[in-house]
Amino acid sequence: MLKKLATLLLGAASVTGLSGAALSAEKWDMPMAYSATNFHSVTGAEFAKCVTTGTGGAIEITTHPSGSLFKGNEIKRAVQTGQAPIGERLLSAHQNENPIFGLDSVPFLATSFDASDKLWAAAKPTMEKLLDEQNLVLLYAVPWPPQGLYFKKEVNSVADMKGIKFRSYNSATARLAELAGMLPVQIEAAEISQAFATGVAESMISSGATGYDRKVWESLTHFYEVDGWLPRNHVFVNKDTWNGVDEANKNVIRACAAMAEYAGTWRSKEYTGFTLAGLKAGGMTVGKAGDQLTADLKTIGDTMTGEWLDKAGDEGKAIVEAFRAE
Ligand code: PCA
Repeated sequence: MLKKLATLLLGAASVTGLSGAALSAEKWDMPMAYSATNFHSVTGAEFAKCVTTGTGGAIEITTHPSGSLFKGNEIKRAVQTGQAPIGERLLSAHQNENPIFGLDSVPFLATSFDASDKLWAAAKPTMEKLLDEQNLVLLYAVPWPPQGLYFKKEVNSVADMKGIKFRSYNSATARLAELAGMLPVQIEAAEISQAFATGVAESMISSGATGYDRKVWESLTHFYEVDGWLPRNHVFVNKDTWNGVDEANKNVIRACAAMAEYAGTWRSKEYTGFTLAGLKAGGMTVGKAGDQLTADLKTIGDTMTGEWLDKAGDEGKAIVEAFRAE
């Protein structure tokens, strides 16, 4: 009798779908590379909550910031291969796979939030296609604040940079260091406090946000606002995982992603001033780069733009032309 009742109940549940969500709840771990308090991580956590609530718990996303599940440089591969269903990555660090991934790190191509949005609008269809070819479905992308230079001394020209050990985060930042006569060493943001403290690196180009998150005033003294570019973090899902999601839940995820891109960009803008003030409060000298330094960097930027356009071919040129025509 009891057995019969249980069978009946189970049958009812599957017909009404009442307990369907709970029974088939999927748990998605989402590796992220930056500190939990960073605005990208906050945006990811809000996105995760939105999906969990919006799908009625059918898909429950848990973020893992600070590179705790996979380190920054492991995240893309982990999602491609299905070791993680979803993740966030600074795509420009994968420019060696395709030059288009480095579009947002071409120096002085798009140097403001508005320009970054336009460049992203021009690039998005191509980016979606390239990621799709790599078994990834793009969900949203949020820019970092404008990139500036950090040093442990006053620097007024590229000549002043000669021989300095420079922390890079992608091949564009390494190339910039090389062209400036510095010595690049690639280090994930999660590890830079250590690198600066031990002297493995003594300068970098990054946002005020990353300097603030990693308390670099403990080792460095100067931040020059250069507004070089605004690289983006991209959130993507493994394509096989995505194909297993029903249409209603896909729509929920897409809507949460659109909100995350909007809110994340807003947070990035807010974080720009807040973190530059934080660097100052930490004792750093913060200000615009001088005329000589600006002119020298512009020359390096022109070289790098030419190099990138050569490598990126027609697809790259078409994006830059569409962006410039805006
Ligand atoms: N912070 C990241 C990438 C760009 C940025 O502003 C970093 O330094 O690794």
